[in-house]
Amino acid sequence: MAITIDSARGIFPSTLSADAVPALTARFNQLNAEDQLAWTWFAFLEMGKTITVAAPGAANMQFAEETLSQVKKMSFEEQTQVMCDLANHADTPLCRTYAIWSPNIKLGFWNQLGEWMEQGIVAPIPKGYKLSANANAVLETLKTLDQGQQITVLRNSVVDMGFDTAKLGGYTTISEPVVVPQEMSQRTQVTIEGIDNPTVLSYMNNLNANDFDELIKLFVEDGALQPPFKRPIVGKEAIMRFFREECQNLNLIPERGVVEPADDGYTQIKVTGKVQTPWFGAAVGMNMAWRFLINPEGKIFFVAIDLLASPKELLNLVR
Ligand code: ECH
Ligand code: GLY
Ligand code: GLY
Repeated sequence: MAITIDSARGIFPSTLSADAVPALTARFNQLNAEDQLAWTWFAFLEMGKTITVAAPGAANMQFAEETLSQVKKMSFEEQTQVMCDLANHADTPLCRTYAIWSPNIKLGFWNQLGEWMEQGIVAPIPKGYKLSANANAVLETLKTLDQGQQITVLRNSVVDMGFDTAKLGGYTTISEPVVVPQEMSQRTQVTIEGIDNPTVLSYMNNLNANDFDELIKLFVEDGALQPPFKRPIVGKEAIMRFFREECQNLNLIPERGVVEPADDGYTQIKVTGKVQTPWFGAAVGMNMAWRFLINPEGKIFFVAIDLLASPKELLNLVR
């Protein structure tokens, strides 16, 4: 049977990903805008009891600066309107600007608004605001998830806000400047129990070093990368764009893996371990799996990255 991206998606089918995340996101999306904003505020407060966000540096926030100062100058009423518009995917100039920002710029924008809300510079969630029964139930469910899943839900809700990019026609994403790859002498090498495959080790080490030029060379021309809960990103060019826009400063801590022969001389490899985002650093270790399908020349044809359902899944290396 010929190997396709569709067939590749099904390797290691016993991998249990965190379905609770898309399920909760779907319930969140059913809430009205006021409830969504208040819900996120309460969720953020709850999370803040145990972890704190690392504010992005100035260079990473330059693209949101103009919009932020615009919002800062508005009346409370106008600010509330802007925030509701974003949650409602309204067609306004600000929602269009927001829509084409990379995830990190969107997160940085809201992080700043959150700080300003605390300081009384931006309209707060009204004192004594009562979440609807539905919103409350969604919040209670969020509390039962592990932290990696919680921050994924929050990230998704922020990324989805603003005008619908599908309605924009052509556009170019505005993203942070690309960092310089880490100095060779500074680089650390991962070790993975059960894995000595050089492609997999290079993948981890180059991603950790922000060395996207070397990283992309590991892929075949029409290869694919499937981020958690997403469709595969196909082709080197699109994957490279994704690396530059969304994959800077990650910390991959793979722990163990398994290697298996697949059809047509391909090799399938599953690795499990932790991933840290620069937003929370070592405070949040997300339980992840990588499922690689590697061609006979040692190039990556497909890799899926999954957020796992539970820590128990870290030990699931069943074929
Ligand atoms: C306030 C109230 C009003 C409404 C809003 C508010 C603000 C909310 C804020 C939320 C901030 C949330 C944040 C979340 C960050 C989450 C980051 C995550 C990162 C996951 C990355 C992964 C990477 C995996 C990958 C690997 C690969 O091998 C290939 C690449 C890739 C409160 C004001 C809205 C401020 C900061 C979940 C898993 C391992 C696929 C990328
Ligand atoms: N600290 C998050 C970022 O890289 O922008
Ligand atoms: N998408 C990379 C991060 O948020 O850390």
